[in-house]
Amino acid sequence: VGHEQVNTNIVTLTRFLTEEQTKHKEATGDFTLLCHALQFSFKSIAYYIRRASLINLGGLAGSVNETGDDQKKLDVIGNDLFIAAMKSSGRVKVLVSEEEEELIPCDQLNPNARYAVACDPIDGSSNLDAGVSVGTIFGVFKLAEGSKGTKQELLLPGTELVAAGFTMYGASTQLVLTMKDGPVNGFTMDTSLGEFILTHPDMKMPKKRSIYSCNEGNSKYWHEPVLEWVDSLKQAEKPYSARYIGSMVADAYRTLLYGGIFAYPADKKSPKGKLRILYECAPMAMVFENAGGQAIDSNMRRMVEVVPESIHDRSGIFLGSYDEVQKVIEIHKKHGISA
Ligand code: P6P
Repeated sequence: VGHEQVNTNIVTLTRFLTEEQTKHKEATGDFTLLCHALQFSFKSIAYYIRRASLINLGGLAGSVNETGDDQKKLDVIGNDLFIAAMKSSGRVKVLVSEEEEELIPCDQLNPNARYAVACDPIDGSSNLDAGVSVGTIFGVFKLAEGSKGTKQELLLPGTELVAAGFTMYGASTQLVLTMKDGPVNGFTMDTSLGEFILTHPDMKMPKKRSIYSCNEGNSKYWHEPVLEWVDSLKQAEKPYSARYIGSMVADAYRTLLYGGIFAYPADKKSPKGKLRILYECAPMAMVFENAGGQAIDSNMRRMVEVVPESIHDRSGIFLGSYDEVQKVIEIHKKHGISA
């Protein structure tokens, strides 16, 4: 290979985080250390996902290991890996996980830890056995000085997030990461280096794209504005394509790259919607807004302004290209529903 074809200016996630930190004079390095712990979580979860079928981790294997424990399901393993990484970082006060009803204290090593993390360690895990891409969705809050890390203190809107993003364990392992009011950067895991490499700097969504992504199996329960919106896409001059994987990170990643819109509306069956605010809707909303898209709830409010009523609270969500979400807003306005 001619030397001119070798990229010798490789930006790893580690280098990216170091450069980020130098941009903030007041930075203590705590956030950087937290991000390294997040990075390790993704690497270790990816490792187990890739080996799942080989070492019989699919589903509840039903097998027992040598000590007689039930073989852990992958999402339990993902959760345990994530908790261990957050605790050992010494930078996390408390963790909200989709897998645990209660908050998980992580400040054993450092009672003064200031960050709170919300995560779904393996979102879409029900698709795992089918080999469908799943991922980790995460959001990072910086708690007030002297915070106790109580449930009440975690009922925060997405506008309070200092960082958010998600990984997708697909054909390769992708990481999408954004900081408050910052760009969206995409990284791809280079397994030979064992490093995330910056492959998609400053991701910007197409302003529109004729692709819609929702579970039409729920249409019997949809409210009128949603029915009218989906029908308008089907009746368009150039009808939209339907793409639905049923794994949020996979549907979100495609929508982020190609444009279009993902929707999981609140409906008569799920009046508050299905997806969780703290570790699915809000982090995704921050990523999509920072990439030039929009994210709203079923009441047409900015998703990042919605305050959860409990740590596992749910919301309807429309997530996608600016103009595609605008269409949803226009139709709801005709039905008297607006922010
Ligand atoms: P449905 C996966 O279970 C999940 O939480 C998201 O990853 C995904 O977008 C959604 O639920 C799929 O839900 O009802 O279409 O199967």
